[in-house]
Amino acid sequence: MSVPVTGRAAADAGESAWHAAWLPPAVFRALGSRGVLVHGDGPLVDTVIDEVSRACARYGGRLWHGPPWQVDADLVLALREAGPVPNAAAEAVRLGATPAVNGTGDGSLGDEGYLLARADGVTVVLADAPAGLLYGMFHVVRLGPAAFDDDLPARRHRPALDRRMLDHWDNVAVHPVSGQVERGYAGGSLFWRDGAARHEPARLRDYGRLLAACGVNAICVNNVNVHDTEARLLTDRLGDVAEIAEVLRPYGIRVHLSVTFAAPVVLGGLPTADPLDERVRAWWAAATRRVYQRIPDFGGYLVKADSEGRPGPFAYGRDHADGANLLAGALAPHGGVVRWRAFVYDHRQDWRDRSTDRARAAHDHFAPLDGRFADNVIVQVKFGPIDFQAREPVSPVLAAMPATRLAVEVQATQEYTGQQRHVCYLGPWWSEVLGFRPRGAAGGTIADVAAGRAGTGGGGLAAVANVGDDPFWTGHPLAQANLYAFGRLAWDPRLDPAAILDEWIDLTWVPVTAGDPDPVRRTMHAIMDDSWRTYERYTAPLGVGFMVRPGHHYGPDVDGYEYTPWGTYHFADRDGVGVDRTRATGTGFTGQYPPPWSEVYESRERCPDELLLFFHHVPYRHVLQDGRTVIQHIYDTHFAGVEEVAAMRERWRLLAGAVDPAVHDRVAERLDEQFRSAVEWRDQINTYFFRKSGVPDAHGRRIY
Ligand code: GCV
Repeated sequence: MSVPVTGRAAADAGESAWHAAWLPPAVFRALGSRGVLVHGDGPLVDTVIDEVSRACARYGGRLWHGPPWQVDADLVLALREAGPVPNAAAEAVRLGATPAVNGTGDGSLGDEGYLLARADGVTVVLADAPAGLLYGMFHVVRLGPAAFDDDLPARRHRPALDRRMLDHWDNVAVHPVSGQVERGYAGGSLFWRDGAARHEPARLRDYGRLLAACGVNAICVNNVNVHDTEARLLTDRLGDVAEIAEVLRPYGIRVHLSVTFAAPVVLGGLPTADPLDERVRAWWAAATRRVYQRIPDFGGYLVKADSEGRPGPFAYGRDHADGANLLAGALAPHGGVVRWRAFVYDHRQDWRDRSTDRARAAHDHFAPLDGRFADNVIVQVKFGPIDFQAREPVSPVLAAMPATRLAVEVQATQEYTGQQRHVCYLGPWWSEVLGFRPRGAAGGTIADVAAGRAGTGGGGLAAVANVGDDPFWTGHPLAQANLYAFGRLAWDPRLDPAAILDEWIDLTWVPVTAGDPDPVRRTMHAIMDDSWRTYERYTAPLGVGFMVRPGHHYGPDVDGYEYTPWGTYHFADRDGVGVDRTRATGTGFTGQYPPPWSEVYESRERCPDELLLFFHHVPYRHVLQDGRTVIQHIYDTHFAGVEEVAAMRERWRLLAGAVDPAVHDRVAERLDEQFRSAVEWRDQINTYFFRKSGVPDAHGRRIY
């Protein structure tokens, strides 16, 4: 029998064991059983050497990194700037003698790119900077034996997005409401525990390795909601941040910090945090200088200001550009950036007031500021106008600020997508968002917006992290795929999510005995490929969103937010459901889009079915483009969604004995809960709409 398992990382004394996630030792077999020459020096090259030497020690290969150079290498990993490579085939590639490579533009590889080629029986990775060598090595690992096929095509690889960042919503001190990790579903924090740093470098190192292997190059180590203890990471607790930076640096990961806009008051004792006050400027400049003295490659600040009660420039009659530029000024001399979040809306709205539309808020606040932000400000925009729902239109802000560096923010932690108790592979959803063309077929994509204009660099892609100290890293072992897919899509947004899943499967579910890995692969695809759409089917219908239990956001509660100040309403009555966001009769939100979407979304007939209730209030018997009425669509999708979860559970059951029992048990237990929860969603949603509309199910299925 084949027994694919995840590996188990060796734990340092005092630290508990954890599964390897992707990169168990066995995936290094192809590389580790060969002769490998590493040419060049530097801290990240040392990381490559460390990886290669461990693999070779395990699988009988050989590593050369220095004279004598009489080597018979199968793989050469070389920095071009290190001079002539002591390997004829690799040297020929370095000199540009490989024809397939000559045709690839200016030949530059940048800070993170690499060239991968095969010449005269040698696989060659060339890079201009050490990070490129590290990414190139992980590419070889991903390919496995195929990296040594003679028909391996020569290709340059460079990331589409320079900034590929994970934002941890981790608190240092356990917060009375949000806990150790706000919206965390994977145990405690990797960095902090009960008010202090964890000081557990072995696990952090493993984390850095996982991130580098999928292409992530930046993290933010604390929650955007910066409470009292966390504020001090900027000053007297800076040493803890430096320690994390130290561990992650060998994997090419730059550390960022969430800061409170009120820092000059709460930490500096100033009477004001007014961005135009000279004392405030001087305070930020000095605090930032100290950060860079300690952490020379510090990435910058992440700021949530004037949002959900956080302090910001509004208190001083200033706007977001004034606020962001203040911090940008302090960071600029050191090469840092401020990432200023556009998640700004009125969370104390009166539900009776139909003129206020939360969806409009980010655009209303930020679009008029386009062109006013300093060069090292990145405005970080949630991908949708509301809040990481399983279905939303793409935020119009992303099409409205051509003179600003914009980052797109997605949520790997599954706050609204099943909280890592439900399987919900988000690769297809993110891929759809990144491929969206806000100006129509002839215009660029959202990924282009994140990539930015040539020369200036864009803001890239950021995800709220889904990782914690859980032995499987992400609570639900299959949620690891979201983390992996995030990194890979940030590197190349055009990748096919199903192909990314294949990579993750190959790198994670390694057969330890000879056997057919296909049943595992087939089952993973059958369960995960469409799991986001399955989740969408049994939860809030047709893009209307929310309908979750207030506060913790798990499970159904159709009217839970309907009469609250949060601005997330569905307006269901006896005749129909949905939010009228048209210009003709609603909030005018459709007008925030450029054509063609301003017209498409405005029209009930042309609006895509899956977003109909986001943009329109329609009668239950309104006929969708798919030919069904809205009410029948609600019934059908909710019955179908539950059936799909039942099938997932059955498929997983059949894998018992074929995967690591600990992983199998954990996933099985989560699928049981997903099934229970999906049934609850189905029954509450169907019953609610049956009672409101009085329209029976055309197929006579049971509704309560
Ligand atoms: C970190 C939503 C979440 C909050 C989160 C906020 C944000 O409102 O529920 O937990 O706060 O988004 O993105 O800032």
